[in-house]
Amino acid sequence: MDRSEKMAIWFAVLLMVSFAGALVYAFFGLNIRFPGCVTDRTPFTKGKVIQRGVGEYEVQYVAKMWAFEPAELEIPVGSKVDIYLSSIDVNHGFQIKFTNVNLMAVPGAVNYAQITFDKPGDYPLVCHEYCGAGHQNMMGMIRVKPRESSLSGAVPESDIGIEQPKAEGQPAVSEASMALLNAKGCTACHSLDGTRMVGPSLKGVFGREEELEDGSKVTVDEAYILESIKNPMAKIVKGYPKVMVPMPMTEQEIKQLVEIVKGIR
Ligand code: HEC
Ligand SMILES: [Cu+2]
Repeated sequence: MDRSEKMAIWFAVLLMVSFAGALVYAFFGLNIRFPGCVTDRTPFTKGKVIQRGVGEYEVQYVAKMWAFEPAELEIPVGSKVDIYLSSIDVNHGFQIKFTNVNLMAVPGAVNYAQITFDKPGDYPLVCHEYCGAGHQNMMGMIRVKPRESSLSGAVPESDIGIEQPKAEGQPAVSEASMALLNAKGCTACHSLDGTRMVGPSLKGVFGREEELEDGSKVTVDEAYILESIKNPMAKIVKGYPKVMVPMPMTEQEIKQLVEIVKGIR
């Protein structure tokens, strides 16, 4: 055999050994587990957080147009999280920034990954699979709190990401209201601070005079807000796309939303 041929063979062997070594290192050294498809779980339609023990969580994430449920998760640093993921409508992506968790949310199936959060910080969740008009706003957040704060609460509030001072002009909606708006996907298309997104901002919408697609004008009152939520196609605001669809909601939730929208000044 020619010398150069021998060298090429040895070089190839060396490469293969180093690739295999990298896999073994990733598994044992970096503790990286490969995402899997869990077939023994029944697909779920509601997001859920279950604390299994100290620093051990199971989170059932639901992806939907255009939000994740739970939209926000707060856990102490060091937590080991089992993530189960499903979708209730179309395929979505699910990536946790700054980590190697990257899954597909597939309707009718449940995917799984496990991750341990070793560093405190905010880890955004993003959907990286185009899923419709609100796709670019489909985000969530995992807040990993430093240990001190979970033990003593001694860390200034602004450090743990709760109740951060609101930027000026931000409306004062309570956390519960915000959670409902997030859970129902409203915030994927509506801002609360006057910014135009897919839909008109909900800031100061109550009492506003709105021009509709057909040129007529309406003053936004309770009945109009109720109709906008229950039957969004009935009246279309001029200059906006017909993309808002009714979300599955209880009468109670609809009532709450009307009150919340009324209060966004
Ligand atoms: C897919 C994006 C999308 C989602 C999600 C969405 N909306 Fe809308 N919404 C729109 C668009 C676009 C309009 C304007 C066109 C129209 O009237 O349908 C609108 C209009 C409205 C209006 C009338 C606003 C005005 O200026 O007259 C209200 C109120 C409203 N939405 C509330 C909500 C609430 C509450 C939710 C959550 C349950 C929600 N929307 C979810 C896109 C969306
Ligand atoms: Cu999506």
